[in-house]
Amino acid sequence: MIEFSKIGKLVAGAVLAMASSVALADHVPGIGFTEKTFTINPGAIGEAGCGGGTCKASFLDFSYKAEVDQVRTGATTASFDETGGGYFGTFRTSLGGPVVGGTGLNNNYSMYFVFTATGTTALSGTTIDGTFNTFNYTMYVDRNMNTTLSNAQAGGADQSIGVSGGFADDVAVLTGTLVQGGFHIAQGLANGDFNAIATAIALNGFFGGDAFASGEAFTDINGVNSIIKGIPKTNPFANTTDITIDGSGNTSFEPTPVPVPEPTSLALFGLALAGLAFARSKKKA
Ligand SMILES: [Ca+2]
Ligand SMILES: [Ca+2]
Repeated sequence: MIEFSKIGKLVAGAVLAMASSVALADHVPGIGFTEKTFTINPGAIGEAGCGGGTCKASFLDFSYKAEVDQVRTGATTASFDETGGGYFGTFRTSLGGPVVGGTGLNNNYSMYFVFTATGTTALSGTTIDGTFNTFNYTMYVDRNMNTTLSNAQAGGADQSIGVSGGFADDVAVLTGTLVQGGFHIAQGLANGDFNAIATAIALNGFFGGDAFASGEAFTDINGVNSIIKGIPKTNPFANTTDITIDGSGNTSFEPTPVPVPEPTSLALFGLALAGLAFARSKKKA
């Protein structure tokens, strides 16, 4: 049985990640992210919205659900496969800020995404730290607003989350793969947080603007896990099918992620500078 005394810190971290676009969860070290504005063009896929032109936004909110199958790899470690997806609610001009009006989202069309992921988990203090090894997603515009995501039951038969309903009308507008990402799992009101940086390849002319100007955009996917069910109580790392997760978050985009030196390389860099200064002072004397 693991304890979750770090929940206060985790919630604070998750709220920070939600409240500040530049705040990165500490499981995505070494990658800075400064979101740029992006545009959407509903007309590009035959939908009404944005006055027949484009709308500008910086963030897109979503809710999501996922199911996880895990295989024990040690006393306090496991590997996992995950499937999931979610629905998009609102485009915003800033994090938690004003809603971009007139986009047509959830009036003329809806938007959803599906993803698959693999990774590893390990006990870290009193929480579970997760690392993604793979994360593949595709975002769709559902023109007829009739596509639904299937459910998985915690602790039930092995299921996956995928699309059902009418998806012949759906248009892929964005797809990408993992750069780096991870998550925390804790017990309590908010069951941890997640953060992934992934590539963001615009499809069918829906996304554009500054964030996609280089032709090779990246997305920062941040959020909190609100409900997690099915983690084995006696050993959280035991073999299990269909741990279910519900959560919410937001995504933003930029043309290139800016690398941030790790503390260790910063320290080495400092040493190198000190050495250089020493060499210079010696040469001078
Ligand atoms: Ca499953
Ligand atoms: Ca549809």
